[in-house]
Amino acid sequence: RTVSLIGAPTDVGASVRGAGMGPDALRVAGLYETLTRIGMAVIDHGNLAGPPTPWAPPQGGVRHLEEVVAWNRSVFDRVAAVLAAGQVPLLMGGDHCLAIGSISAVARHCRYAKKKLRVLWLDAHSDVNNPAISPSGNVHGMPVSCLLGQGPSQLVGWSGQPAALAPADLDFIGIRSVDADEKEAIREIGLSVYDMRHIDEHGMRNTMTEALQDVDEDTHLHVSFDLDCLDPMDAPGVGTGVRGGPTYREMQLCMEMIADTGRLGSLDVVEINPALDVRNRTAELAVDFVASLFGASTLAR
Ligand code: DIR
Ligand code: MN
Ligand code: MN
Ligand code: MN
Repeated sequence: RTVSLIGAPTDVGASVRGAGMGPDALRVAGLYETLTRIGMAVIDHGNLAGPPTPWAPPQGGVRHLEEVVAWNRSVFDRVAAVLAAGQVPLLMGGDHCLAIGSISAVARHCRYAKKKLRVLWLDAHSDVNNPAISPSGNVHGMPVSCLLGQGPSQLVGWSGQPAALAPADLDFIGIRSVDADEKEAIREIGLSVYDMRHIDEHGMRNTMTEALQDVDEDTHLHVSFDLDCLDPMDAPGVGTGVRGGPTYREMQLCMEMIADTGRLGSLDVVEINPALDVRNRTAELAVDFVASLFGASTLAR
């Protein structure tokens, strides 16, 4: 299989500047070389182009809507082209608003390919705000709502259906920061959340066994990996770190169990902020976990 690296160097949906340097941080950390070493064919498509981040206040509950739409349009088109070529798109963010374009393209592809889409959202946050309830107006806190058909109209419906995802298509792993009105949204929509307490009590192994139980040979698995899912002690290079994330070993097991399904079809690696990092540690950690996602293990390859 061929992995296509797609850089989207923007922080247009974030609250802290710097995530736009994520794609190059991943390149410097050896993403291409590491994937090649474990036997993948890799193409680096370079970086997509898009508008600069205006750094304006939110309007109607949303910051930078026009620019967020432009970046996601580029992401959508490239991810769609890569999937049509039979390759695995690896979106290098950029902030997590880019998952709107990425997963909308994946959802459209799955409909044509008659695959069942399952999305694993690895994050400290649940990203299910919308303009009416978001405390920040930042779209990186809203991609799940957009994909469920409930965001600003300009960011909804790109998959060709009113909603790219049904609530049951999605599982959250590692959550520990949910805004007040998001809690209600999660309950109302009926989302599946494996929060940190669940992982504490049941362990990562049982958590992932449960999250992956209905993955079969007709499933396309998409992983949306926000690096702030990790503990900020391990991954300091993120804009909105929250203490109390999974340990390094727990996250490795999570990635290895996903790899074992053999169904990983697309991936977002988002929210790396090199401006806040320590000697590129967070990008190096991301490369380590991505290698595990693509099948690297201690005793094989
Ligand atoms: C917060 C932060 N819930 C917001 N969200 C982040 O602005 O909506 N998501 N950082 O990754
Ligand atoms: Mn996120
Ligand atoms: Mn997050
Ligand atoms: Mn589920």
